[in-house]
Amino acid sequence: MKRSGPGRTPATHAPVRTSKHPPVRTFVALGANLGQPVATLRTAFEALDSLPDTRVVARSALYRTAPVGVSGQPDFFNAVAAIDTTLPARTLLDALFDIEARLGRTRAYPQAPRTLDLDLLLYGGDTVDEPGLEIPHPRMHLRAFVLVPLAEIAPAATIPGRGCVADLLPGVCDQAIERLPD
Ligand code: PH2
Ligand code: MG
Ligand code: MG
Repeated sequence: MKRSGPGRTPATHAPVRTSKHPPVRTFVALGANLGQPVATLRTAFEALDSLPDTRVVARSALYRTAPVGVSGQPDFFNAVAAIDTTLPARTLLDALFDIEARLGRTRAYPQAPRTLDLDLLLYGGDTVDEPGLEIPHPRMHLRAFVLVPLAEIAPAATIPGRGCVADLLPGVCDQAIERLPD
């Protein structure tokens, strides 16, 4: 890093940042219905916490949930993690794909059963609509397997354009979901 000093012209550009951007509170949904889902979700929480410039600040219980939008599949196990990170959203998304792959995710066909699915739900209060990256997750407000664990750790969180998490729960009360003991 160049610094102005004796005999040098003082820098006229903006000061170099010496500290990182403040961390952004983000939420990630975890899902699995192939292999050993409970063990995989626990490993996934650890993998999220090990990402650079990232820490898991809250994790929900694990939930057993009926498949939504797919038929003939085993029940899912789902959870949600709250994360503080200085990674940009796109970098975080790539890191989620990398964790999925390391924990055995293959993509045989769309909506195939999976050893691990990590979905970026919320990134601060941002709204993003780019190829491959939509925040908030476009269907999260419709799914008990997301809203129930999210409400457990962040009931007052706001889903941009949808409202407060706790207020959305009645809309999914017909979907089967069972909290596993800790
Ligand atoms: N994920 C899907 C489709 N359906 N159903 C449940 N219960 N849990 C999931 O994680 C899930 C689903 C696509 O990602
Ligand atoms: Mg998903
Ligand atoms: Mg996914």
